[in-house]
Amino acid sequence: QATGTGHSEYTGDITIDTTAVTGGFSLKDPTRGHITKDANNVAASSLNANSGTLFTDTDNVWGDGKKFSTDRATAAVDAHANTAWTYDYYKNTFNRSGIKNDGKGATVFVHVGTNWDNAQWSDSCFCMMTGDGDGVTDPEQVDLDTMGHEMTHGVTSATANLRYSGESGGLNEATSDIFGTMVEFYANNAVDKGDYLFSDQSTPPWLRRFDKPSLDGRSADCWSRKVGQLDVHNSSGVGNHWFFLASEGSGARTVNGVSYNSPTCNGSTVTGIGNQKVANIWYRALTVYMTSTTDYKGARAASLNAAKDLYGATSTEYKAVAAAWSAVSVS
Ligand code: ASN
Ligand code: ZN
Ligand code: CA
Repeated sequence: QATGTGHSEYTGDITIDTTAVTGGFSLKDPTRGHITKDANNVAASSLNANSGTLFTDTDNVWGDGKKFSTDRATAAVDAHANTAWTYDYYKNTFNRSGIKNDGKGATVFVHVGTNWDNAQWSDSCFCMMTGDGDGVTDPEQVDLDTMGHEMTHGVTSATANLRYSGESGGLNEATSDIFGTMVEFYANNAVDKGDYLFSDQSTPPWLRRFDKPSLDGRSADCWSRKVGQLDVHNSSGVGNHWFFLASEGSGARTVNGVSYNSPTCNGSTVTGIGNQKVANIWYRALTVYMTSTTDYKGARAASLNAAKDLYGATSTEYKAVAAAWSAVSVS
């Protein structure tokens, strides 16, 4: 049990939880159990939990705070810290102890592949893999919402297990975007307070956004019969848009300095109830009511059941959830 100093890429100078080993320290989180390893540029498809090299350091001061750093520990600082933030969000918000709620930590790899501009979760290796970005505009894929997104894939697998195609696949992706963003709001880091932009630090200006998902040129704002034919990262737009409307409401607003303007699909005006309540509802829907084949209509029913359990069937919260689904054409 030791406290290291990290010069991170995305959140400035921070402390990280490390473990004393012979001759120094390692990136093993002593309380949460996760470990951070260098994949040594091996491709994601070739990695297993035993691959790579556990990061070690003699003085417990890690990284140089630079993007595209030549110090391989820099991305590891972000990965290690952001995995801890995600763990703590789930623990302190939902009393969930780790991805499988069994207290076990995951393995986190940085420097996966060569110019791999992506990150992913693997159930089989119980690990997260992160690439170094494209080497030009996108730095290492270890920012907080990205890490929260990928770890949430593990949570979804362990709970509703939403099948990764069609509408259930879009709901799986939306779930990762939603909780990835909630981890950001939870951490409230001075340099990156919560926003409704996904992967805005590692894929600037952003990869996806919640207020009007179609601004990415691919994602859906509104449900339609064909929405399940889209890539799961684009059919997720309906769920992300619902989350924004239920949390913040329709129209223009600024949150933590970022401006949004969210339209509704049915011309209605929606009033939000705040993202913490919506996340509570979504977590209960995911863990109690959704199954592997839940579609958008089923997600509406699941979240209304969850809202009824948590706040009551005549509550403002229940009505806001219903109004937001109607506003994205899910009835
Ligand atoms: N970063 C992507 C995701 O988690 C990787 C993938 O497409 N599975 O969605
Ligand atoms: Zn994903
Ligand atoms: Ca973000």
